[in-house]
Parts: sequence; C-alpha cells; structure tokens
Amino acid sequence: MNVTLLAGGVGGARLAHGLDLALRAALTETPTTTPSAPDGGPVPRPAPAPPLTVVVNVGDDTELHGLSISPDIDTVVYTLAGLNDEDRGWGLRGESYATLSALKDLGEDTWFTLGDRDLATHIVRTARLHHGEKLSAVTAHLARAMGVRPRVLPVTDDRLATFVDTPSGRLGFQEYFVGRQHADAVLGLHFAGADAARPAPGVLDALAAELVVLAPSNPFLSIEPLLAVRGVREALAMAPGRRVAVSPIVGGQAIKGPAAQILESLGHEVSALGVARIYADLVDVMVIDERDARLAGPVADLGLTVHVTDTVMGGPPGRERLARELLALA
Ligand code: FO1
Repeated sequence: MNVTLLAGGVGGARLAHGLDLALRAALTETPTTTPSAPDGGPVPRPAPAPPLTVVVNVGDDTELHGLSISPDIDTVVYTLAGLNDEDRGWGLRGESYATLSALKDLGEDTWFTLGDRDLATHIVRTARLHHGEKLSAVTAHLARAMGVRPRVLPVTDDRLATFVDTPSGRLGFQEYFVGRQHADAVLGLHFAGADAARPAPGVLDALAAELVVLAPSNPFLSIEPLLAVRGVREALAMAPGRRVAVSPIVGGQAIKGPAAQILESLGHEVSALGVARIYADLVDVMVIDERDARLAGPVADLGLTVHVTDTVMGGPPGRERLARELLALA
C-alpha cells in the first residue's frame, strides 16, 4: 500500500517515523510472491514507488549566515534517519556548537541554534542549490546520504515563505517562532510566493496514494502552507484514496507549539472539533484522542468518519502503534 503523509515539523516527523516502521514491518510480514515469466525467469518489474512519501512544508525555510536552511525537511529526514535530538524534536543528537560560538565571537547573531553537524547539511544544501539543483533533488540526495528509505519531498521547489501578521506587524516565520518564541498573537498568515509556487515533481501523484494522512502538525503553520501551493488543495479534495487527518489538539492543548493559541486568535474553537471543521472538506476520516471522545458525535456531524484512539505518540513504539491504526483505516 502506498501512503503519503503531509507533514510540518516535529509532530509530522514523528508520525513519518511511525509510518516508516509500520510499513517496513508489514513488508517483512507479507510474503512477496515473485511472478515468473513463461521461460521461468523472474518478470522484470518496474521499481515500485516507495511505500511512504512525506510531503514537507517549506514555509519555515530561511537563510542565515548565507546558508539555506529547511527546518521541517531536516526534522523529517533526521527523525527518519534516527539521528534527531529526541528531546527537542529538531536538530541532531549529540551536537557540538563550536562553529556557532566562533560566529558569536565574530559578532554574528546566533539566536538560531545551529550545531556543527547540522551546519554540514546546510552547507551541502546551499552549495547544490547554488549550482542550480532543485530543492527536491537536494533533499533526495541528503535523505539517501543519511540512509532514509521513504521519499521526502518538499511541497514545492519554488520560493514559498510564511509570514505571520501580529499586533507588532508582519514577522518572518523564524523571527516569530524562534526569535520571539511564538509569543505574539497571530492575526493572520501570509504565504509569500504561494500563487506562483508549483508542486514539486511527484507531489500531485503522491496525493493519489491509497492512504493520504494529514500529520498532527500545526494546521496554520505547517498544513496550510502545504495546501496553499497551486493545485495541492484541489488535488487533496479530489484524491481517490482514503484521506485521514490526525488532530494536533488533545484536550484543548497542542502537544507542542502554538497551535492552540493560533486557533483561538483566529477565532476557531480550540479543540479537535475546531480542527475537524478546518479539514472537513479535505478528508474522509478525523482521528481524535481518547480524551476528546465526547467530540466524536459533533465531528461525525461534519460528515466525517471518526476514529478515537491514543494519538499521543511519545517514542517509536507509540509512533508505530498509531501508524498501524492509520494503515488499518485505509
Ligand atoms: N527551534 C527553536 O525553537 N530554536 C532554535 O534555535 C531552532 C534552531 C533550529 C535549527 C535547525 C532546524 O532544522 C530547526 C531549528 N529549530 C529551532 C526548530 C524550527 O524552528 C521549528 O521546528 C520549525 O521551523 C517549526 O516546525
């Protein structure tokens, strides 16, 4: 079964990891019968599409110290590679920061924490982009170099940047999210470049998978900028497969990040039902946490199938368990 996950930062990376584990386990469990040609030899089969494709938000991308940085892509790739810092969710495990402290000594701004090994990723990406390679090709190279099996696709190879409108004015994404610790009220979002940005090669095809999952990422900061790319929302709305969204809000709270505050400041109900209303015309199934079981009725009234379960993943076993449940929904 081919699965496509639409993902942003940490929550999306964790579910990507769970789906990779579940799909690889399923592959080893199901005996593969190799068809034989009339002469008894093996039938040459076209390379199958990878069972899992992760379409990743690029609205958080930024340039610092002359380097092109793609935080959501790197969080997904590092987590799938088993190299990520599990506590923070982003960046690499066991990092050192010698270069960052040298940059500080040279009078540079170091508000955005970049580890020495993480910098290698940004150097490779920047160099390859500089030589004309597309972000999707650079991402495939980095994923392969780190032994990642699923296909990791930026939603677009074109420029797309998320800006956040706040009472203090329009802020760049990382200034809002990291520089100001997402403390500002979000009055609106602007995805610069969205109307011209085309889906990266493979993205629209990936939306025709048997199962398409909206990760428990921030609906506004991670999922919306994916859908804003020309043709993506339409392709999801008409997708032939089973479309499932996992609520990022559990008991009125986000597991991580400002999703609850943004739901409130943009006038939505701060609950799994509020999120279901945002996704209602894009998915078939809404997965909500057991703590929100009382919302199953109102969510179903939106015309959605509701799956109630423990959506808080924690470590790899919880991620694989949730992923197996999603595969069973297809
Ligand atoms: N998040 C922070 O809160 N502080 C940081 O200094 C920081 C650095 C950083 C470096 C590389 C990277 O890939 C991610 C990084 N993040 C940091 C996380 C990132 O800002 C967010 O995870 C996404 O942009 C939102 O999902």
